[in-house]
Amino acid sequence: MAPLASLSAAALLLFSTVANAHFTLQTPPTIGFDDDKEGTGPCGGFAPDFSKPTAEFHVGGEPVGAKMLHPQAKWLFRATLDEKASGNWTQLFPIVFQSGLGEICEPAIPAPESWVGKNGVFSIVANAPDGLLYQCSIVKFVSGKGEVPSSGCRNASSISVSFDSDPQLSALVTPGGSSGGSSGSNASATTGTGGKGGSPTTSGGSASQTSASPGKNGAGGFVESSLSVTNMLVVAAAGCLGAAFIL
Ligand SMILES: [Cu+2]
Repeated sequence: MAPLASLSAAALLLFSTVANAHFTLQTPPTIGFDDDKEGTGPCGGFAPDFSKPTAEFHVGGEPVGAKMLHPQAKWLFRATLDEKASGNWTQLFPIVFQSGLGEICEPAIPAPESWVGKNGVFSIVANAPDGLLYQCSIVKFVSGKGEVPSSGCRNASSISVSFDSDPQLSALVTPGGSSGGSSGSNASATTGTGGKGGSPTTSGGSASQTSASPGKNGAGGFVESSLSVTNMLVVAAAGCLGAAFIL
């Protein structure tokens, strides 16, 4: 029994290690990052504080950079004019599926033109193998297009991205939000061809994900999602090992 006990102790250790590797928001600047609280919505355990300096968010397209420490995840880009971040979230961009560990950069996330001059909270939510993870920025919406910074917004060579859908993430925004286009309409697109709202940037080869899921919840969609859950688990297990080595 002793070997078994030490085995499960090792497994526990492994899991607590993995719990400390989620994702970081590189740009715009985060209002706070804490590994242990990143799973707490809406902002990963931090409250927006508008007495602090805000970053500019260009409604014509703002670069958003993050670093994923899981082998795959789906990304939701959303924002609200509610300074408490308690609701009224608008989806800004189609949901992006990232395969591969490391940095992702979306060079031009748009926001509604009518928000220019207002303060708000920008947020990205990742649906990772260990659940939903949140980060926020406090921003002032301005006109024009943001410049991609030389640091803090790039794609790791090992990742591939494509548009996708995700009911859990879609539930976190107000349906029929002003821009972006919700999943399930015609927002699904293959990588590089560009759907509504622009194509996700790619590097390091094309994405394997080519499925367009037309319609709302066709039978195909269900089969597909149960398959991807299995894949997620396998990848999550691999991720545990990977993360343990990284740390
Ligand atoms: Cu995680």
